[in-house]
Amino acid sequence: MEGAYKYLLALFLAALITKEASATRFPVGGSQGWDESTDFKSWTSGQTFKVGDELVFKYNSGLHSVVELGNESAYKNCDIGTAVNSMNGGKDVVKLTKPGTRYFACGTMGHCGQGMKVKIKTVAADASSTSGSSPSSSTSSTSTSTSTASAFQPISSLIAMTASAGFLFAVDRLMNA
Ligand SMILES: [Cu+2]
Repeated sequence: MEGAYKYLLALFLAALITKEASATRFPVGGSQGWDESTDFKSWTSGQTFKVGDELVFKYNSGLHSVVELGNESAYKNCDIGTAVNSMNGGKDVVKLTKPGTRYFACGTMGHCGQGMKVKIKTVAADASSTSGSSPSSSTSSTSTSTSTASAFQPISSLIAMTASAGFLFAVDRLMNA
């Protein structure tokens, strides 16, 4: 009995570790994809990119492309000419192999200037435990749920106290009956 329990616990822990270590594949720009109309700044602000994760640029290959820029100033000035890498497959996968910042822009004339560019900050894979929670939850929803929880806490603890007092009273009555 105890052996089976330990086995299950080990399985559970193994599953937990495997889940933690697995890489995430991010579609750049979310459901809108790699497009001029996508707000990439707001998309990246809700994400945590870790070493081992992958970016997927999905777009119409006739309209757009992906160029990787070497530094912040090239990114700011949309200096496509200094690209360190370029792709035009329409479904390009970029693996984040080390911590640091990487810069991507569209190679089509004028698109970068229209905001079709994204800056990806990659953190070490084990940094997740300190920065916390899942990458999908946004800061606004977290703060809302926290304030709701703290507002309800006194009420729920009052209910718990009342319930346990009632239980002790019932036990006392049964014992003395
Ligand atoms: Cu483009």
